[in-house]
Amino acid sequence: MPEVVTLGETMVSLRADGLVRLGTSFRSSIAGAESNVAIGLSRLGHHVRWLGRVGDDEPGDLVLRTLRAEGVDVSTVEHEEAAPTGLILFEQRLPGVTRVRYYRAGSAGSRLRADDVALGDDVRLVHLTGITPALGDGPREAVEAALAQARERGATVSFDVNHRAKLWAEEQASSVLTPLAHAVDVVIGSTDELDLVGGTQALLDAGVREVVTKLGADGASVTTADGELHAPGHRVPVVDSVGAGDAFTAGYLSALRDGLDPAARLDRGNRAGAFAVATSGDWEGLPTRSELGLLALEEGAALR
Ligand code: KDG
Repeated sequence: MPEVVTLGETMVSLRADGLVRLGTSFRSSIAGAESNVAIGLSRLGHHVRWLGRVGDDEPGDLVLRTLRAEGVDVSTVEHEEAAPTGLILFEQRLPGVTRVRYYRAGSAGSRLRADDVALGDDVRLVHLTGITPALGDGPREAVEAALAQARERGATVSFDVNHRAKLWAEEQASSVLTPLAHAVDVVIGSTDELDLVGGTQALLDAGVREVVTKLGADGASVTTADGELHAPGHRVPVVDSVGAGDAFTAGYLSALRDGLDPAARLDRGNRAGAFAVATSGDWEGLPTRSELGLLALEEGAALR
């Protein structure tokens, strides 16, 4: 049975090779913050399940086939006959600027329900994000059900705020996500996202054990009752920053599952983030456990 469970929507992704409006070719893959984290954890050696709904269509098969190939348990995924798998379109407009378009309204993934959530008894970590509740009442109730079941089983709950302004207004996001963030063990977000859910101090006062601030190229910091610790990021050429936050989260949670201290948790998160930005794609560049050490090598080193 999986030690980690996460849930949400995974879409088919299309990455444009040029400008969409001029006509271009696309690379297809899959994308979704929670499944990105699931793949990251799986590559780092953890047994992880992703829970969600996909359409009864070829894109849904691509989602499941990819996750299975990455060692993610999809055995409880529901097939939705009445709705298609969602789609996300990426268009890199400048080296560091990617335009994102969703085609996910009414998608299979947005039909996730509380009934879909049955956590096994062995689950030790449940990872949730602020994207899922933005998809509608059913997905929000599924997240609440996962939180309640995690509590019953004594599992740790992590929550990445992941505010998506294209999905809902900031005030609505804040009112739904704040109580959720205050009820978990580990909250992860950018400075703005943490402010959206009340800020670091309010989260700690509510009983959150650790608040992790993602600082992009500047690394990350973690604040606990014992104080704040910062770890700088690795400077690597940025090919595609989409998915870097999920990579960081996967690295951080992997180290948490391994029982490592806060400094080592930040270190693994930053390493995973660096691998992700150095490769095109949401999750394709995520490191395996044995690759984590490669960042220590000199630039230009040849692996023979
Ligand atoms: O973190 C990357 C995600 O934003 C991307 O994979 C798509 O999950 C996604 C979303 O809802 O924006």
